[in-house]
This record gives sequence, C-alpha cells and structure tokens, in this order.
Amino acid sequence: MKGLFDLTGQVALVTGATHGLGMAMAKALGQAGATLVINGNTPAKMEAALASYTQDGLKAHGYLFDVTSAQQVKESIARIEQEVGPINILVNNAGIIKRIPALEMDEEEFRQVLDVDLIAPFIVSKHVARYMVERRQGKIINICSMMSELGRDTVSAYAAAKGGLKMLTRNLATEWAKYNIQVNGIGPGYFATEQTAPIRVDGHPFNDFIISRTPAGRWGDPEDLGGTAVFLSSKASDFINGQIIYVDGGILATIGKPSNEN
Ligand code: GCO
Repeated sequence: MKGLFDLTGQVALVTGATHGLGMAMAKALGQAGATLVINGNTPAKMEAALASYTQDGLKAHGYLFDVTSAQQVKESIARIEQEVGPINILVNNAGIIKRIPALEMDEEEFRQVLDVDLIAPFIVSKHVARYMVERRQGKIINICSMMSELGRDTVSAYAAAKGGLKMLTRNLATEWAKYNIQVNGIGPGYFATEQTAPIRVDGHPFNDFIISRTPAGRWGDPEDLGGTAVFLSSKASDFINGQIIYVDGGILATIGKPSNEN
C-alpha cells in the first residue's frame, strides 16, 4: 500500500512554487520522492526558493517563465522535458488576487486576474498534456479555491477565475481520461500565506470571521495541503477524474453557527 503513494522516479512541475502554497505542495511531492521542477517569474525569489528546497534536502530545478505567455510556456516545457525528463505531474498553482469592489474594478484589472488564474492553467496544461498523451500517463492538479464555490465582497475576478478553473478541471478530465491522464483539483480553504496576510492580522474583522466560520477553528497551515497533493499525484488516484478536494477545515460543510455557540 505504501508504494501507492511513492513518487520516486516521477518529475513534478509546480507553477508559482517559489513561495506559499506552491512551495509547500512542491516540498511534499519532493519528500514523496518526486524530482522537482519549480516555476517562478522573479529571479530573486527563485534563488531564495532553490536555497530553501536545498536546505530541506530536496533537489529542485528552477525555471523562470511567464505562465500567461503561450510562447514562453511552450519553449519552457520543451526545455524541461529535454533537460530534466518527462513531466509526470503538473500542479497549476500560480495565481494572483485583486481585492477591489466590482463597481471600482476596471476591465484591465479583471482581465489580469483571469489571465493568471484561469487562462494560464489552460495554456500550461495543454502544453504539458501534449507530452503526457504520447506516454499515456499524467497527473494534472489545478489549485482552485473556496471561491470556486462561494462568492465574497471584492473578489469578483478571482471568484470568476476559480469557478472557471473548477469547470476547466472537469472538462480536461473528460477529454484526457482516455489517455490515462487524471485531471483533478485542490480547493484550499483559508491558509496562512503572503496572499492572505493583509486579512489575517490579529483583530482584523476578517481574521475573526474566518476563525468563527471554520469548524476546525484555525487558518490552514501550508503543510496541511501536502498529503492531498501527494495523493492526487500518485497511483492511489488513478481512477479519480475531475474531482475537487476541498482542504478547508470544514468551511464548505457548514452554514456556520451563532456567535454565542462555541
Ligand atoms: C480572500 C482570500 C481567499 C483565499 C483562498 C480561499 O481574499 O478571500 O485570499 O481567496 O486566498 O482563495 O480559498
């Protein structure tokens, strides 16, 4: 049974893996035996990230490219296949958020979020899947969100993108299952990362709200995602297609409870 979760000999590409949830999931895949290829778009962040992987005893290959550029993605995927080896696992994690009320958000800002959070996963999946189809093997994991299911003030573009990413996951799963490529998603709840730092400060109303809205009563720790990432990258998930696994401390399971109940 243990062998079912062993990623030894597998090459895993994780986009946006120079920090945050992407780094935490990549480290988990590395600890399960995968050879790591991490994508970023900032040289300084990449250098610091590679040092962090090395510090954890993990060998990671760093590739700088813009996931929204089809040309850069096509060239980079070809280089990775050549220089590192066949990509067995893709985690589409790179993402941005803009917290702006819809009435104040301009179209360009909306478009930027869709480009990174929805169109880029399509671009990267397509260019990686071309090689996976030839080999009749592959695992693709799209990092969705609570906003794949729920709306909230100021995140209209992000919710539209993450809702679309859920359906892109199901559609690619439908098209590529016949090539033995399993496409699934992970929906993180509210996690302690750079992205959520502004709304997580002690005493911030949103911080108190999330703690009360999460049955587990805490923000997620990035390491909480590692096991699910390994599971969806491993043979243990070979008959799972088009599923989104929510790692959310119970948020989606409940309508919440009155503030006077503990
Ligand atoms: C926000 C948060 C969320 C989380 C995550 C929840 O502003 O509501 O940033 O979007 O980052 O996506 O699943």
